[in-house]
Amino acid sequence: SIPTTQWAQVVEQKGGPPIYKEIPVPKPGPDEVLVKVKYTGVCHTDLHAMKGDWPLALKLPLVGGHEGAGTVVAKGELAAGIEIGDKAGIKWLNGSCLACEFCKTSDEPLCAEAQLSGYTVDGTFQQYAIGKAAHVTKLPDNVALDAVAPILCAGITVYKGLKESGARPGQTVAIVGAGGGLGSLAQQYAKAMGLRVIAIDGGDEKRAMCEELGAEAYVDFTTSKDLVADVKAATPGGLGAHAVLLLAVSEKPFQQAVEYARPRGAIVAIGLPANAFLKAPVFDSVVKMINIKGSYVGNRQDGVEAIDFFARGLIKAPFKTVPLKDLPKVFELMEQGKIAGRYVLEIPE
Ligand code: 8ID
Ligand code: ZN
Ligand code: ZN
Repeated sequence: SIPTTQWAQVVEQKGGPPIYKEIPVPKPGPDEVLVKVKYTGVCHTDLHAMKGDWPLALKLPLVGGHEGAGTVVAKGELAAGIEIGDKAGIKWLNGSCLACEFCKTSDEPLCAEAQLSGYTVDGTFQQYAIGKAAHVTKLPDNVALDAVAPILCAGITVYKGLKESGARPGQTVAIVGAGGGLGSLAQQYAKAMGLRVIAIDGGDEKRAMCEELGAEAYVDFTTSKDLVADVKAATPGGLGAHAVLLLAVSEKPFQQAVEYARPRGAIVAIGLPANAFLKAPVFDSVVKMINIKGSYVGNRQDGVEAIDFFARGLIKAPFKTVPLKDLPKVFELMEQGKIAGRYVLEIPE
């Protein structure tokens, strides 16, 4: 039976910290399901939300979290396509209108009415979370709920970003922020898609992880004397990377990527450092015919595909598991850039 109160991490004011406390269990609306969350990843977006550093209004008090894996325990009378007892994932896109031009053409992340888990609606840092039935992702019964949790944002996002880059099998992708949560998964999806990986991040712990994940080269941005030269040297013929995935939470690489992108290369901006600008020299961008674009999570089918890669055993990235009550410690490590891979929170029974 479903209790009336539950444990949650609640951000009560801008800047946090999250407070571990008991709050009511929400009731699903007609088109919603209630998911009993077993594990949830911690995305850097959750830290941006706590700090309130994006130009996008959020809910307060707020239960963060948008990589939640668990089981459906209740549903509204209009909730179709998913049953009580099914394993399900709650993603960043908690719901959308399903009727606008973007929703109708499978670009629902662009919906003006989009509801965002752990941002405009309460997310997965709690025992019971709500998702729109149309947007929760059904999970195969045989997947491990801890390992699959980070796929629900990080995995989907990097899978979509790689597709948006247009990079083809055999080509080289430079992954900036390769040692973080998105980056570790990006390396695995890139490999599974037949791409060659150059990992860019800082420190030896992340170097070791990237080498383990199959990167052909690791460029340390904290020690490299000439990062552009080092990245180019690691690409076939020294021509530069066919695609650059920008996942870092700092502005510099967003202004530097054009220098090590291959002519005709694509630069895909995904990381969201606060108050940052994408800047590129017009001359080089033009004469190298560079394609610079943004990529924002993925649509429902991207979610299904990203989970399918995982369920087939192609995606294995390191994660550490700690209890829900330790979220403030995870945020501290994340702020200091000390997390190699992802942290996953175990939700108490
Ligand atoms: O849909 C989207 N566009 C989307 C989806 C999910 C997350 C965007 N994001 C955003 C997050 O909000 C965040 O801004 O992507 C960014 C990365 O999220 P994350 O992977 O969850 O963060 P992390 O685990 O902290 O990893 C960031 C990595 O960047 C490295 C750090 O060392 C860390 O490993 N990094 C930094 I900071 N500066 C770097 C630099 N100059 C750098 N790596 C290379 N060069
Ligand atoms: Zn996220
Ligand atoms: Zn819409």
